[in-house]
Amino acid sequence: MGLRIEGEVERVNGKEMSYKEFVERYVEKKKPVVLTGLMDDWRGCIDWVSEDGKPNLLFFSTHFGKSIVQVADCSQREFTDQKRVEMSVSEFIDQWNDYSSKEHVNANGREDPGKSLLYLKDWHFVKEYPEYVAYRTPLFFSDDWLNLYLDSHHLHKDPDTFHGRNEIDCSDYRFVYMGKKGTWTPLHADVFRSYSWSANICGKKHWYFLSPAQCHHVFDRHVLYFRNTVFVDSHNICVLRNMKSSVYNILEDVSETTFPGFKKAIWLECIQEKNEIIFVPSGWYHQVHNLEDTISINHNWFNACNLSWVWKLLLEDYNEAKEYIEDIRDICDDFEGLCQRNLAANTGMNFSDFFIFATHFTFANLVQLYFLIEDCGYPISGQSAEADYLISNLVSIREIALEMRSIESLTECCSVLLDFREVLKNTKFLELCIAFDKTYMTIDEDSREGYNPRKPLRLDSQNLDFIRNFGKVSSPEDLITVIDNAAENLATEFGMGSLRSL
Ligand SMILES: O=C(O)CCC(=O)C(=O)O
Repeated sequence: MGLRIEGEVERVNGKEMSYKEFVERYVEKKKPVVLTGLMDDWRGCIDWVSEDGKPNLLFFSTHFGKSIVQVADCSQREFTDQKRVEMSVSEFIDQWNDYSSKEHVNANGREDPGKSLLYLKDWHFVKEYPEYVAYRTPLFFSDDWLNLYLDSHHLHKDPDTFHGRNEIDCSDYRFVYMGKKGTWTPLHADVFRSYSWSANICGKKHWYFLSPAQCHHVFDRHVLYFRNTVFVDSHNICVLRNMKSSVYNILEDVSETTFPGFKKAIWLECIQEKNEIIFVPSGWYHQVHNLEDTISINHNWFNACNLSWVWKLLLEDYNEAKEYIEDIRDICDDFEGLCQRNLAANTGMNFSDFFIFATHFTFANLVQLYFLIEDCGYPISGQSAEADYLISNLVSIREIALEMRSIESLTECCSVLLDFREVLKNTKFLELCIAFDKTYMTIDEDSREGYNPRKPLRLDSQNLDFIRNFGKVSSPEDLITVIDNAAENLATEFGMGSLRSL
C-alpha cells in the first residue's frame, strides 16, 4: 500500500535562529524541524567517526566495550516493539563486524530473514560516562525538566514495583543509538508523549511522520468503529482502548480490514543527514530507517509547554489500566493502589509521581522567580524574558492542577505531603534549582542583546526566606493555592500582575 506523503519536514540553520524564535515557530506550533549547524564542536563527531565517515567501531570497543546495552533485533517483532536482548558493546560490535563480512541475501535476492539485524538502542551514555562529554545539548532543547529532575530524583518513588525495569532503565532519557544500514524503529509516539530530538553523528536516517491530528488513522478498526457510533460513554472508551493497537510497520502491506483508515493518513517525510538534528514534537507518530550505518544521540524531554500531554497520557493509561482489571475489583483490597502500580509499571510513572514532579517544578519556578526579583530589581513582565518564561510555566502547571483537581481517584491514591520548608532544605532539590537556574540564565542570555550576565542563584536570598512560608502541598487544590498566593504577593508587593490575571 503506497503512503500518502504530502510534504517534507522544514530544514533551518539553527545558528541563525534565537531560542525565542525556535519556541514560537516549532515548539508552540508543534511542528517538526531539521536543524543544521548545531553540532560543529561535538567531540563525538570526531572520536566516533572514521575517516571514511562510518562509525568508528574500534573506538567504541576500546573505550566503552564493557558497557551492557539493550539491542533490538529488527527482524523480530515482540508485541508493539522489536525483540530486545542485552549484551556488551564489545559483543554488539563483534556481531556487527561479523554481519558485515557475510552475505545476507538469499536466493531470491531478499534480506535473509534468518539473520538478525541488530540495533543498539537506548544506551544511557551520559549517565554511564559523565566525564566523557560527547556532545552538548543545544540551547533549544535545554529547558528539559525530565532529565534535570532525574539527575537528582527518581521519577517513580518506588522503583521496586517496576516489573522488568531496572534502575538504569529509568535513570534518564538521554540515549545513544547505533545501527547498521537497514536497522529501523517501528511506528510509535514517544514515551510520556514527550518531545524528542535526535542528532546524527554519522550516517543517514529516513523519517516518516504523522501529526497528532492524523493519528487515529493508524489505529485498528475497533477504535474507528466506536468513533463512528452515535455516542460513546467513558466506560465504553475504556473497553475499546484495551483492544486498540497501531500499525507496526507502515512500509509493509497493512491490512485494510484491520486498519481501514490507514490509507487516508497523510505523512511527512525527511532524510536526515549527518550533523543534522531533528526535533519531534509531542504526539507525532514516527517510523525511522537507517539508510546507512548510523550513530545518533536521542533525548526525550518535557517542560511546561508539553506537560499537559504527559498528564493526558497518564489519564488515558490509567483508565486503560483500571478497565483491564475491572472484573477483579470486588476481590481486591486496594483496587486503586493496584491500578496505580500497573500504571507506573506500564507508563513509567503514576498519578502521585506526576503530582510530586509538578509540585517540585512549581517550587523551582517560584524559587527562581523570587530570586530574580531580588537580584534584578522588580522584573515587570515584558521586560525580563526570563521572568516571562517562569510566569508562563506557573500558568501551565496551574492549568494542569485544575484538571487534576477533578479526578476523584487522585485524592484517594495520592498520599503526598510536600512542605515548602522541608523541600527547600533538601540538597537534591537545591541541586535541581541550581541546574534550573543555569538553564534559564543561558536562555535569558540568548534573549537579550548586550547581555549583562546576572548573578547565579544564591540559596541564602531574603526572598527565599519569604517563600519558605508558602506552606504545604498535598493536593492539586493546594498547588493552585500556592500559585495563587504567589500571584497575589507578586502583584501587591512587586507590581507584577501577570500571574494574578489568570
Ligand atoms: O533513530 C531511531 O531509530 C528512532 C528514534 C526515535 O524514534 C526517537 O528519537 O523518538
